Parts: sequence; structure tokens; C-alpha cells
Amino acid sequence: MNQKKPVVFLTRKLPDSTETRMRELFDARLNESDAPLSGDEMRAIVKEADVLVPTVTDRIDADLIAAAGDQLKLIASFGTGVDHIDLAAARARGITVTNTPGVLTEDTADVALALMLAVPRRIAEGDKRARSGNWTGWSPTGMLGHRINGKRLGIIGMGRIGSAVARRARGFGLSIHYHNRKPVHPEAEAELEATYWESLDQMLSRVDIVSVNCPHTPATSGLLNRERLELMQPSAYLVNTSRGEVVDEAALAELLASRHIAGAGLDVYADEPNITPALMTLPNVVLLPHIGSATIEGRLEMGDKVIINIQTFWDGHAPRDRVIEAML
Ligand code: 8YV
Repeated sequence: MNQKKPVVFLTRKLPDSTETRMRELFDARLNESDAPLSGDEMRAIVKEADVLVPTVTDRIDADLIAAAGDQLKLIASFGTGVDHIDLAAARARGITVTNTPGVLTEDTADVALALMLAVPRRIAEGDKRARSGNWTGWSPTGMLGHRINGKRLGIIGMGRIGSAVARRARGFGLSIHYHNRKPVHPEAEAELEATYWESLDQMLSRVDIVSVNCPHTPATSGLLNRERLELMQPSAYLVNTSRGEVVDEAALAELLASRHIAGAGLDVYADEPNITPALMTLPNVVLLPHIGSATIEGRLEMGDKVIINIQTFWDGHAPRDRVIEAML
């Protein structure tokens, strides 16, 4: 067992209790200001860190990994997605990468459902109308949206979060369709009464709501390009709580403006915190600032996972949450 405490650098402010525990267990260096670190600051800390704890807002690319000192052996990311880390470069340098899967599944699925309800039922627009002072009262034809019950939901990526979305959606009377690299276990499929589509293109043209729940990988980057988005029905809605890079945001904005797609609910964007300006002015869009996993409970559990991953690794064992590229 390693007697020395690892030097652990946190790139962002984490919950107080997570940071306190890290200070007890490790030689933890905090970022109390929470300001994202510059490239130079990142290069300086990887020269000293035994363990780096980054978040989705950090770019851990091959150049940064090349600048790291030999002592850097673990990147224990605070989050599930690992598309901000060059996994191949880390592997080549013998650096283990871990993430925090499982603990943000239910929270992210909740936000996907919230968007699924908010856009067709015009919830955000309704909130603005109610506060505007211009609401003239109930009317038989006022603020009509579209019914959720009885519609078809097409889930892209039936992993943990996709399955949690499916379970919730069934409660709202949606039937479940999904596209995945391979079908899920027959028992899970039967429980959800889910229909598997090997062809994403075929599924897109048949469902009423599309939910993006796959990770961002080289295989899914730009998956919903203009041609695929055009396959969606003009009455269909798109919800993305995964990663912006999976969808061509500019094409989506155009198709929403011309009503080739009825509406969209987005929590993630390709170039956060920048959002394609054309999306900002569209009434048929609900935009959230990447809050899928933003619950106090979830953040604490993410912190616990990071701590366990670091301690397990430092004790000489393989952490349970190590990221293996082939799994993505
Ligand atoms: C996290 C996320 O909050 O975990 C993910 O993949 O997208 C977020 O919801 C973020 O990654 C924290 O680093």
C-alpha cells in the first residue's frame, strides 16, 4: 500500500463535503474560485499532479497529456461523459481514466422527460405568457400543444440513461422504440415493450419524439446530421440531454425555423457555453444550461465516486469505474 498521500488537483469547485473529504484523504489542491483553468494553468498542474480531477469543462487532449509529468497516473473525472479526454493518448502514457457512471442516471432521465413534456405542451412559453401581464384568460383555442399519451418515443442509445428515460416515458403513455449498437437483453426489451430498430434512419421517420441518450464518441459525432434530421416527421420533437456534438445544431435550428421539425428541447450544445444564436429566438425550443445531472444529491454521489476511484487506485487496485475505450 502506498504510504504517501497522492497530490490530487481539482480543476473546479466541488461540493464542500467532497472537497473536505479529499483534503482528509489526499494532498488535495482545490480551485476555490471555480474559474475554469487556462491552458497554461492546466499544463502547470499536470506537471505536479499524481491525480487530476477534471470536469466536462476541461479539455484533456493529447498535448496536455504529453505535457504531464511521469507522476500523473490517474485522471478521475467528475462526470460520466469522457469525450473531453483523449483516452487513446492517456492509455499510451499508461494513465488510467475513471468516470462516475450510474449516479446521475435518474436525474438526467428526469430532465429528458421534463423537456419531452415542456416542448409539446409549451410549458416555457406558458410560463412567459402567465408572467407577461398580457394574459387575457383561458380560451378554447389558446396555447394548444400536442398530446404526449399514445405517441411513439425513439431513444438513441439504450444504455443506463436511455433505459431510465424509457421507464419514465411508459408512465406517460409513450410507446418505446430504440436504436442501439445492439438490442438490449430480451427481458429488458419485453419489460419495456420496446421495439428495436437496427436502422436509425428508419426509426427517425416513424417516431413522434426522438431522445438522444448515447455518449459522444467518434461513432456518434454528428450522428443526427442534416440528412437524418430531415427524416423526422414535421410533427416530431427532438430532445437532447447527452452531448451537443451528436446533433448538427445549425441544421437543427434551420429545420425548426422552417417547421420541418415541430420543436426541440436541448440541455447540451456542441460549443458550450455558446449556443447557436438562431436557436435562441425560436418559440418552439426549450433551452436549458446543461443541468441534466445538476442535483445536490447527484453531485455528492459523483464526489463519493471520484474519492473511491482515487483511493482504490492509490491502494493498488483497479478502480471499478475505469473507462475502457472498447466499452464506448
Ligand atoms: C456532468 C455530464 O455534470 O456527466 C456528464 O457526462 O454531462 C454532466 O451532467 C458533467 O459531466 C460534470 O463534469
